[in-house]
Amino acid sequence: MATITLDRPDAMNSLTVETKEALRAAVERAAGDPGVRAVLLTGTGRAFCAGQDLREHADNLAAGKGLDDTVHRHYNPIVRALTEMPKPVVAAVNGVAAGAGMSLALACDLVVAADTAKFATAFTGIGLAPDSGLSWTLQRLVGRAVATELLLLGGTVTADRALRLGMIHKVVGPEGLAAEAAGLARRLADGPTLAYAAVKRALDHAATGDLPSALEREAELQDELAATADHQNATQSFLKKQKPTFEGR
Ligand code: T3D
Repeated sequence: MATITLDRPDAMNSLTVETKEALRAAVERAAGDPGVRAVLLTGTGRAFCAGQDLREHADNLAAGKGLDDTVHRHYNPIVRALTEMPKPVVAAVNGVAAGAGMSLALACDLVVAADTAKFATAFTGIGLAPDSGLSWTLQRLVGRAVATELLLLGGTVTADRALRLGMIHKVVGPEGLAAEAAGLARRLADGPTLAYAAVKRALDHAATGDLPSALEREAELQDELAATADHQNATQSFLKKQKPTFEGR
């Protein structure tokens, strides 16, 4: 399991070019390392991530650089690496997740939040529209009406409301967050990695297709999984009434 920690607590873990490049490298490294079978993404201090660093952003605007192509250079590759990596990603949301910080949290497969955490779309507050996949993930998680409300009206969503809306997986006290999220990531790291990867691919496929297409994709993935050692060993373990051990192959 790999833990990736956003660590600019004085700026609420907002994202400068340097932070985004380090995050992109860390996520891509974890994605490509076969020894890493689950990833945990979290932040230090009182924020998970406040999105784009607006001080750096203001400097870019003043210098006439606009967005400096950061969406293509950083945000999109980071979100694609999180969502497409063939292993589960858990977000431990320790505090506010705003703007692209909210997008990053919701790009993870399971989100555990401290009961003190908040989610804020934030984009329209500074005259921007969502990026980093939030228009895609949010409406799939909470439905179009609530997604529209949160994106148009902004405001903050408490962790408890996020849980009720189906936006996140679990809410725990702040003191228990690190252990809860790490325990979940470790459990996933000890699981059938190839089956988890297939779950992600099947859900992504089904999100944009019809039922016949989803049935076909499930059949292809199931054929691949049937040949894996984890499936064959777990089937034998079941018959022997033993707990299966998964090796991710
Ligand atoms: O190129 C591009 O920019 C395109 C990509 C855009 C992606 C995006 O993410 S756009 C959205 C950017 N993020 C925001 O608009 C969020 C801005 N922040 C807030 O709305 C609030 O700060 C929070 C809801 C996150 C937290 O509120 P609160 O009341 O708990 O804290 P605060 O007092 O507002 O902030 C505390 C400090 O963090 C403060 O600094 P100071 O005064 O103590 O020195 C504040 O300026 C700083 N801070 C918070 N967010 C950011 C930030 N500094 C830089 N960038 C930030 N995003």
